[in-house]
Order: sequence, then C-alpha cells, then structure tokens
Amino acid sequence: MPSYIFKKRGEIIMADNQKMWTDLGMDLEQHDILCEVLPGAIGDVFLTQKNRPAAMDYFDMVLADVHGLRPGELVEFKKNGGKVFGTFCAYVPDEVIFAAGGIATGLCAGSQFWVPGGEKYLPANTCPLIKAMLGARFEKTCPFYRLADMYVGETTCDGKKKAYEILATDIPLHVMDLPQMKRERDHLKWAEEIKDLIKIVEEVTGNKVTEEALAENIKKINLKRQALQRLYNLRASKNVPISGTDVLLVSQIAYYDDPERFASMVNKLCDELEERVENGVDVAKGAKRILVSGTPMAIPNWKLHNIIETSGGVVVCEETCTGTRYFENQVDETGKNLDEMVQNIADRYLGINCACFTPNTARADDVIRLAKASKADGVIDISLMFCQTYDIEGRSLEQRCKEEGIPFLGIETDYTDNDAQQLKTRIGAFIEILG
Ligand code: BJ8
Repeated sequence: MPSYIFKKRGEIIMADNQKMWTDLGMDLEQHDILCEVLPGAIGDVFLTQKNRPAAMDYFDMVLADVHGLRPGELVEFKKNGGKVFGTFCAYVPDEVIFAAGGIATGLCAGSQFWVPGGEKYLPANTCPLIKAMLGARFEKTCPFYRLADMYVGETTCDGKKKAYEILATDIPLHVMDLPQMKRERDHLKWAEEIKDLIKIVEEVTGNKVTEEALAENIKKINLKRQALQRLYNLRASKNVPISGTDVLLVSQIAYYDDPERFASMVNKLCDELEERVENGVDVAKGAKRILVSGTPMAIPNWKLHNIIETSGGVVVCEETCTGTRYFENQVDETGKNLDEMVQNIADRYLGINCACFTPNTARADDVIRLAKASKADGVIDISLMFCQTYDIEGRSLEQRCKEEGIPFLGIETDYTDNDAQQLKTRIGAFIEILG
C-alpha cells in the first residue's frame, strides 16, 4: 500500500506507515487483515463505475491510503504539540475545537471487521455502528482511534451513551449533554454545553478560544458546508453528473479531512460537474432517482448505495448524517462576541433533525422537501439493525411519503453481506415499480 503524507496542500512526501502504526500501539497482524480487504472493496465498488469525474482522483487517493495519509498528517501535528479530538456525531461542533488550535476528526465505524471486537463489550443486539466503535478502539486496528488525545461523545441514543462509559475506561472522554427536545431552553442549554466544551478544549490544547479564532473557524466550517451544498445542488440536475456512491465517499471523507483542503477539492469536483451538467453528461441514464434517508453510513459502509446503483437506481440525495444533516444550514456569522457566536453555533446544530429527538416531525418535512428538490422517484429509508429511534420513525416517515405520493421502501440492515442477495431482490423490485 502506498504511503504518503501531505505536508502542505500539493506537496507530497513519503512516510512510513508501518512505523507510524507500531508507534501508535496498533495490532499490526489484525490490521493487515483489514488492509487486505480494502483494495478489493474499492475495486468492486468504485473502480467498476463508468465515466467517473476526474476530480474523484483526490478522494480515491485519500481512500486508498485511508490509514496512512490523514493519520500521518495528524501524527505530525501532534509531534508539534497539537491535540486531536475524536468525535462520533454530527452534533459536535468542530468550530470550537479548531478555534482552540486543535483538530477534530470523525471516528470511522462502518466496517463489519470491527463488530466482533465490539461484541466482547456489548450485547450482540446493539447497533453495528456502536459495536464497531468499541471494536476499532479495543482491537487496536484503527489509527484514528489510537492517535486521538481525547474523544468527544454526546448523549444521543442510549447505546452510544453506554458505549462512551466503556470507552472512557481507556481514553479521556468528554460527553456533551445533548437536549432531546428543541424548546428555547434547550437551545440555551446546548449553548452552555458548548461553553463547557470550550473550557475542556482550552485545557487540553493550552490555547484560549478567542473571539477572533472562533469567528474565523465559523467561517471555515461554513465554507466546507457550502461546498457540500453546491455538490448536492448539482445532483438535482436531470442528467446525473456523479454517482451517489461517489458522493457518499466524499461525505465520509468530510468527517476527517482538513476542512480547507476538503472544501477546495469539493469545489474542484463541482467545477467539473457543472461542465458535465451543461454538456448533458449522465452517469446513470434511465436509472430511477432515489433519495436515501436514515442512519449514517460511516466509512467504509457503501453497501446500500452499491446495491441501489447496481439494481437500476441512482442515489441523488442522502438525508443522513453522511449527507444533508451534516452540512445543511450555516452558522450565522454575525455574532459580535463569544456569547453570541456560541449561541449561533448552538442554534445551527440544533437545527439537525436526528431521530433521537422528540418530537422530530421536522425530519419527515426534510425528507419530503429534499425528495422534491432532488426530483427523486422514490425514497429508501435505512435503519441500522437495533437502532430503535430510526426504525420507529421509519413508520411515520412512510405514512408522510404516502400522503405526498412518494414511493417508499423501508430497510433494516447491518454491516454483513448476509442479506445482500435478499436486499438486491427487494430493492430491484422497488425500483421496477417506479415505472
Ligand atoms: S445526529 S444519526 S451521528 S446520533 S444508528 S448509533 S442513533 S443506534 S448514529 Fe447518529 Fe449523531 Fe443522530 Fe447523526 Fe444510535 Fe441509531 Fe446506531 Fe446512530
């Protein structure tokens, strides 16, 4: 596997991944097994696609060396005294961490490889995403989990809350107390939680979060959101300029890449897609347009997108945390002091409609709005196995889609391939009835 480190944008130098992984205390033997599967999966899922945009090269390269490139950069940052914070949820505000001179990185948990390791600590009937979180940490097979100085959790679903208690036995972990409702007092409370996070990151990094730094980082993260929004707008074109599987990869990389470099690479991709839209290039002529909603798809989970896009469909939008929930709505940039900025951050993040909130009818409104905007022929709602909140919400979402005349298919699945054939049949049949 190639080993590179980005020193600065554009400049690439060789690095020694094996040494880095050893220094991070990883289980190299087990990690080799994981690395062996990745190239095959990339080949099957990405390289078999026809007419991919040239600007996907960057994202392919990041993926091909997913445990080398970005971890190498973060290790270099740490050598110079930098602190890295690992996060698990779209509600944790990156702006605050970057404003303290730290780096926030999402912690990947999308592989079945990590699930058995998680089952040593959690009941088997726990969501695979949560089991994979624990497996990746305790089995020592993910460099991102090893190099983070601190994890930042949040009180979303019960499974995650309990998993954080277990992770906290092995690494410093701060849990943000996310309200479960969205009343005015909840917005104020979330702002207080963000202030607590500021204190914590200040202590860990030794840097003060100044008004200037926070304002600058609000803008920086907003620019990343704008780039992703631009990408999603282009998918609404009648001729689809990029596959959903490619966009899913971009969204997954968004969680851990350098925000500025990532935004510039997404904008470069969008420039190419704009030309494609104008020239009528269509990567999925005649395919049915699908909006995917539901639970997030952490890297390297491409299972559903791959099945949909090899069964006569093309994914044109994701109402997920590896989709619109991650980037829709900007943080208001007009805050004049720290208090106002923090409240603006709190308000933006509480605009995310996760099923762990009650009531959460705004999520169905989002799905209907996005289905119309992306000209979707149908909605496929996905719930990871044992995720109660999304599974339960799937029923009311189906009802809303019915009322709006939008065909709907609900799916519950995990990270294994055991149900792949059955899903192919169900999804194929659904796509066929879309006419
Ligand atoms: S904002 S979706 S990232 S909590 S799928 S672990 S909810 S049992 S991931 Fe999530 Fe934040 Fe919400 Fe998004 Fe629990 Fe469900 Fe598993 Fe989930």
